[in-house]
Amino acid sequence: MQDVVKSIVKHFHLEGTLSEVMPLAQGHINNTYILARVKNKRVVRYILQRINHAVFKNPPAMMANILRVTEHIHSKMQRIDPELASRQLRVVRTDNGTSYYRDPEGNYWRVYNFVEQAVTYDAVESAGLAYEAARMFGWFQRMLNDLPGPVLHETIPNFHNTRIRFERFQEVLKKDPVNLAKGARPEIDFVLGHAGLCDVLPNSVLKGDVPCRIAHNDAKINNVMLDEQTHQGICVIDLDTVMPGLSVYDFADLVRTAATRAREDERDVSKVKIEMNLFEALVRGFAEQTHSFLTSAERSHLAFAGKLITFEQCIRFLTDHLLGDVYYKISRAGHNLDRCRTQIQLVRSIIEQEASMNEIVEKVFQENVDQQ
Ligand code: GN1
Ligand code: MG
Repeated sequence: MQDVVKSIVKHFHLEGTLSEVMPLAQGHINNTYILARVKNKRVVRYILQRINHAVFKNPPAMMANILRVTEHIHSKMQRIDPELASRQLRVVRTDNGTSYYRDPEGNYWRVYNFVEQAVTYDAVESAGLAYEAARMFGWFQRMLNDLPGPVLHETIPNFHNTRIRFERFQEVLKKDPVNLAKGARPEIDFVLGHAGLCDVLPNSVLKGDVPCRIAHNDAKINNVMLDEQTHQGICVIDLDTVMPGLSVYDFADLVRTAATRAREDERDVSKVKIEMNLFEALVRGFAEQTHSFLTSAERSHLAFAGKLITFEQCIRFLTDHLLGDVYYKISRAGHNLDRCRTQIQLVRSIIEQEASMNEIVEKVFQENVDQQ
């Protein structure tokens, strides 16, 4: 791999000389490496990624989105907080000035600066962390609220179209290509029994109640970088799915990944539940940044969206399990089925507590309005 990486990185405009390449086992989709380079005895680090173009079919369009978004945030932050601006994620260009390099085999590669002295968490350890993660995704929405220019490219069409995800699941179930349906009956029945969730938000969008904005679309807890000392948010990463979308879906992915202490693949489902103190912390963080522009229809769908996106993820993991694990990276047999089970447990937990979740949302947003 070292040689491949060396032949790739020479096309990018990087400081110093390459001293080390470390694979980073994070994310279910792309391949990521940390590059360490030395310049005047100082180490400068970068992130190198090979874009999975089976998933992202149009890497140039995706990189055009990412470039616009990161440069907009950077220039806005330079006016607001230059220190934080210098710690934002930015695309490092190739020597030709492009935002990616295409190798002779047709693979697409990109380089980012490495955000130093920062940490990410795969699971929430405290309400403070939940608050900060939600504040950062709210901040991201606020930063992009005035992005000039044409609408962003749709990097994966119908990414959060739950109805289409459900229909695809039904097709796969019918074919049952690797004969795994019989071992996943309760999970299949759960999905079939909750299909009614799919159309609620799309209908509100059609009616014009819920606007389409710019969304991150993969707003998981581990996509927020925090300062390792202060634990204050620095930036949001993994911008591949930034595209037109619903604000509430970003909040929703936080509910899915940060309103519970359980990991996405926790095998002991008794540990998987929505904790109201974590949920309230999420609402506080998100509301702090977004209360001035979220519509009342968006606010009233925040908890619902949590249920929907968790359900959608459950469909996606189950579909991939039935296909024989072709999409998500797995590290054990049945990994996607385990992931699906945690999602089911979370949907159940949201259903049980949805009324109180809605009350919390109303209370917290009202407090923000009162403080104005
Ligand atoms: C994938 O690769 P990663 O972990 O950032 C997926 C998300 C899912 C997530 C589930 C492009 O994200 O949509 O929510 O796994 N990304 C894509 O953990 O499909
Ligand atoms: Mg992602």
